[in-house]
Amino acid sequence: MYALRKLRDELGMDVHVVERGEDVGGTWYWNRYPGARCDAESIFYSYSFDADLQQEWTWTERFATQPEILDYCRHVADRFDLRRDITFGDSVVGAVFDESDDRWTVRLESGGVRRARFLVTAVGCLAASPRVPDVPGLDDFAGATYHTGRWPHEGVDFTGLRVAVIGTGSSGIQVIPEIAKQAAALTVFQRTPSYSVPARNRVFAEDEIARLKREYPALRAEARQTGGGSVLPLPPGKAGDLSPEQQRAELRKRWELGGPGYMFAFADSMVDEKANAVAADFVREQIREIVRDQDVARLLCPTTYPIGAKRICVDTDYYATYNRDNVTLVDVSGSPIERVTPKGLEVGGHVHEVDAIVFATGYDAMTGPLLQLGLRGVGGRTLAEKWAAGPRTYLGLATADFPNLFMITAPGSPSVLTNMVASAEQHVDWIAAHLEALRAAGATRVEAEVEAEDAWVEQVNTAASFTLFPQGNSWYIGANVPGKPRVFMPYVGGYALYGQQIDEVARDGYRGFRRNAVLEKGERPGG
Ligand code: NA7
Repeated sequence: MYALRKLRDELGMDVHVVERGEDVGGTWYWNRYPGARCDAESIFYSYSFDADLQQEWTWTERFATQPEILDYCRHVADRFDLRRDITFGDSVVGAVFDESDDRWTVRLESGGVRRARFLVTAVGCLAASPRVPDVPGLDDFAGATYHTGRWPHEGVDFTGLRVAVIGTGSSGIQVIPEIAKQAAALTVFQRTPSYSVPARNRVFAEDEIARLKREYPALRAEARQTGGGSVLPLPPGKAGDLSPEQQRAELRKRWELGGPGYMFAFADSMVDEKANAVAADFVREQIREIVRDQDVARLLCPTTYPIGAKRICVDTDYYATYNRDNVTLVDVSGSPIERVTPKGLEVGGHVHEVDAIVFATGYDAMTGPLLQLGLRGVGGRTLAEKWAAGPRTYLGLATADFPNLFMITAPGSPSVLTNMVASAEQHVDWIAAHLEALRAAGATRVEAEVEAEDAWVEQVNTAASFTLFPQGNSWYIGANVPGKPRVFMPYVGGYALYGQQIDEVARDGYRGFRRNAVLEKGERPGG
């Protein structure tokens, strides 16, 4: 939406957007499961590009719910009159770069075809590619099945039903407490426990949101200097600089404050195993305290990976939900779900009978949404062929041999390790400036150089290797999709540092990009 606004209204380009959903909102259009809520704070998880928009919209809660974020997206679409340039309810099924005239030909599921000089992908990192595991017998199940990322718009009434939830990542952790309140019985199938911290969400008092709005300019300026694109309390130092009592006090303070800021208790939480272990131990201690049945508490305690190596979860009453009489936890770490039978899920030879199954089983993250587009670059080579051993990008914005293609928050950029709205704005601003420079130069073709891309991929990998991130079997590294190459995909450099890096590239005349500068007769570059 911001790309459309910026390129159309500020730069005067001809822009058309293709959107699979029937409305704007992306992940917030699809993820309508009960309990769906953002785990970044609403005052930061919102556009900063327009001061008036910022002032006229009033967030009601610290962490906004899915319906409120969707309303916000609709408001932005209406306010900037975006819908007239969006085709809804259609998907890109192929896009081929035509070297004879430096244009992309984009094919749509409906049969439509569009041609464009430049192609910008804004497909997000997750929502476009939900995954249901390949469990035998799924088609035989007599009840209803759902995926959290494709929730029915009319909602689901679980009253009186026996429900299974598979998966305990962010989506599972949000939906489980809500289903537990409604269903007759809830059985949770857990393969890997997550570390989860309380959200401590609250409704904003009128004077609090008024104050935050007054402070917006300063808050945004501060957020732009951070690694995550949101302002969170700074760590007092490295864990080793603090006494055990000070460490605990810091962790306690952050646990009580709620939200993902828990991960920043120590400056070295994600690079030092000992520091990480202190933060992880504290969470396990809280789990044992909250959950009454200590056998269940033991199963809920993550032990096989550092805290933060899989994305930290932020919950409301998740662990306490296991104290309810109608909730059962089934550990499938050692003995997987063998098959779905007409009546339920079979684990270790025993069928857990249920009326409905909810898959909270995640996504073919980061590469999935891009590979779905069926992109073909120079010589007809597909992106899937080029990325067979893992994604390769220059700055997470472009990929060699795919000219005139820019990707918002692609692998190799900080993306999912940051506030996605901030990172999307950062990319749109950079891409817009680049397109403007190409127009000024009369260039009809631009592409990343393979040497620049190789060096960037190396930098992304090296940066990750200094951290504990690669130690989790996470979607960051493709571990959740059988056969997917294990490559840590986001860039750990952080929002602010990365912003400086891409700005330097721009200042150096878009170092690492090669362009032609021939303006053909009658040609309108940038169109
Ligand atoms: P995630 O974080 O990928 O979580 C998916 C969960 O589903 C995770 O616990 C998986 O266990 C589990 N899973 C996947 N396949 C199976 C099978 N076959 N059996 C049992 N359990 C399975 O997706 P979410 O939707 O929760 O969150 C995605 C992001 O959205 C989140 O990080 C935020 O950025 C917002 P595993 O850990 O792979 O053992």
